[in-house]
Amino acid sequence: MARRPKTTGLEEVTYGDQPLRRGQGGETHQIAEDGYDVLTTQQGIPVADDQNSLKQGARGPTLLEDAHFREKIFHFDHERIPERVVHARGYGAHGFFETYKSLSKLTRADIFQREGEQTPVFVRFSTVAGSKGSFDLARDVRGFAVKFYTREGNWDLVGNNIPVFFIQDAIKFPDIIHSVKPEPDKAFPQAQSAHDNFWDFISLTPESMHMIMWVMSDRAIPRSFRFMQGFGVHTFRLVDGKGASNFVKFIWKPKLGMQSVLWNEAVKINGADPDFHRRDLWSAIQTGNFPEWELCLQVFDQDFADSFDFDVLDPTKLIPEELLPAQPVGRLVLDRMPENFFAETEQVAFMTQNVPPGIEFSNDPLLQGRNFSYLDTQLKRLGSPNFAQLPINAPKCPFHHLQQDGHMAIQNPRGRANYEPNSWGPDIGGPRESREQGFETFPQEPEGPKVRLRPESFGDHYSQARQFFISQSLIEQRHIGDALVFELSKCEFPAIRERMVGHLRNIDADLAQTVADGLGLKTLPPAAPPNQKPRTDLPPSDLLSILKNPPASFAGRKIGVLVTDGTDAKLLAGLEDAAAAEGASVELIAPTVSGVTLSDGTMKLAHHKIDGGPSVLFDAVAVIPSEEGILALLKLPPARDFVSDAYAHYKFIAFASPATKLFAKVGIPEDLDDGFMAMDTPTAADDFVALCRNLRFWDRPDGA
Ligand code: HDD
Repeated sequence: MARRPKTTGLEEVTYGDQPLRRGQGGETHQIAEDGYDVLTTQQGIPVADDQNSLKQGARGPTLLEDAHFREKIFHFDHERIPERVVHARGYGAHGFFETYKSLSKLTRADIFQREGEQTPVFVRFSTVAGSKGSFDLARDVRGFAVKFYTREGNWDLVGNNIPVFFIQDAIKFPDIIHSVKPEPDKAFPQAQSAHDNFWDFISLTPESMHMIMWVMSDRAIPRSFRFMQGFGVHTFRLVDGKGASNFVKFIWKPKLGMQSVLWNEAVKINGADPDFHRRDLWSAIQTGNFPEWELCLQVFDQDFADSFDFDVLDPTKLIPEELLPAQPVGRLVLDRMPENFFAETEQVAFMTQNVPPGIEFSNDPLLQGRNFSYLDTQLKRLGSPNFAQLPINAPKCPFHHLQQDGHMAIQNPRGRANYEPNSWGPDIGGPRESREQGFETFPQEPEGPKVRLRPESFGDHYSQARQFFISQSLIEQRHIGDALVFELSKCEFPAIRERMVGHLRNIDADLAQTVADGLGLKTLPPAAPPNQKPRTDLPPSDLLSILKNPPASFAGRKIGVLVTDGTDAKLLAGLEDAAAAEGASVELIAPTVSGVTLSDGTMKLAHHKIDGGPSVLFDAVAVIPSEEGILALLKLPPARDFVSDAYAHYKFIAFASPATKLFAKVGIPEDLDDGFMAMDTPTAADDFVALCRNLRFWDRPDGA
């Protein structure tokens, strides 16, 4: 029988006389006569029939003897592991971190010693509240967890896309998470903070106000993982080779700039493509457009900490970059998707306590609590204390310890020595501690008596919330107001809504009034009694705004082009070329997925059928039907939604003249605004892409 041609990447080897093929994971497969790999049981026994279980007679009962059937069902029954109790839905990628220049004066961390050195990393992005099968565009914090496989052990920087947190002390973590998760009696709502339990907890927890401003802002509905910042949140320590220490905050900045979607887009994206963010990361990496971030450090000493307006150990506060600039020290590039989602992205175990020599914790009480939680949760989730032996979790540097046994132990210490000290000598006596190379804890002085107390220096809950709000552009401020009205309108208990407005009065009077009006409150509820008088003298920090810091180009973005039979071939080619020159891409939307025949007779496949490619999936759109094609589009409701949504979402819209009929049909004013560009000049395509760098045409009066 003819052999199937060799598949790329599968190397043929032999085992005795038997032909074998090496699989992508290095495992060997038996090869059958017809060239296919032989299906075997877990025990390597070749399977003759995988279609029928073993029965007593063709119509008889299944026999217990069918070991293959039992093994197959047994394994299937155990495929699921507990999802992460938070950050269950996530997506990961491999890449590297490259150090710009040596930071040996600041830290002895090996990763920062040599200019140009590349360290492998694995990154997992996530939402927090939703379960594993929830949708990507929830209004939520995004996790930004990075595992650096350094030459002195793994460093996990387990951060978020928001630089502050809801609570100051880890003892409240179960409460904040319970409150945001589906309510325990109803088991809904899923992946939503818009419900009574969440706002009840928040309105009783003034320390959450700063974070709430961020979560109600556009930061909580990012356009994709590629367009968001990341933060280590806490103050950490850097320790140099002589034991001297500075404090540090870690910030990731995306090279493509920041971008978010509108709330009205988010709810529609969740229906049209619940995997919007993971699909984005997947296709960017698969097409060689590797996303990149810069790691920036805010480094400061004890004097700065003492003179700062707030306590640097309080995780509900940030240090404005205008006050303490963040210095870029290296870049993170994601260039490879996992080969298997479960083995890598699901089984990766991030732990805040994984820090190599030279990087240490501060006494931030949230961080201290996290250092307990992450180890504990991995045992629950992964089921064995040997989870560090999984390839995704194992260090890539040499490691040697005397821990042994337990479920699934595959790397037990070899030889006789499994204890220390011993007298077996360096060759067989196993590892010893090393004063020179080992991790030395920074000798921080103790603080005082054991107490259950919140320091007074953690007591101002409103001033930075206000600073964030006033740092936003007017459009972003409007979004915060809209988000609060939307979320609080989902609360059934008026007392919760009113209590929240009482807090907003301590943040910004106009915001409080807007939200009260949006909720239809007849009178303003009393302001919440603050612990400390909120400050109104903190200056705005423009770097906290997304819109005040626009991207330099339209690179990495997507134009959705609505085409029909007869679409002008030259015009389309011009748009494709202009987008490609900018580093952006084009996707075609047509009445059927089989595509269209262009004006020059060439066939073009479509990426989407019209109702599968709504304009919310794109950063800008072009509507370039032919004179005949527009007649069909006018009859298609999804074509009408395509343009009316693009218009309401302030998108830039390129068009060929027949498209004006569709614009008129959906009520777009005849006198088109400057967000529209007619594709009727030789430079129109380039001009349009240049215009798209502004991302949205905010001057449209009837936007969403
Ligand atoms: Fe956490 C997961 C980020 C506070 C307890 N956390 C988790 C993940 C991220 C964060 C990104 C997902 C990691 C992954 O992709 O596998 N968490 C944060 C940040 C916090 C924070 C930035 C505050 C600054 N977390 C926090 C506290 C506690 C936890 C205060 C508990 C006391 N977090 C966990 C956890 C998780 C987790 C239960 C669930 C799954 C996991 O650890 O691996 O241990």
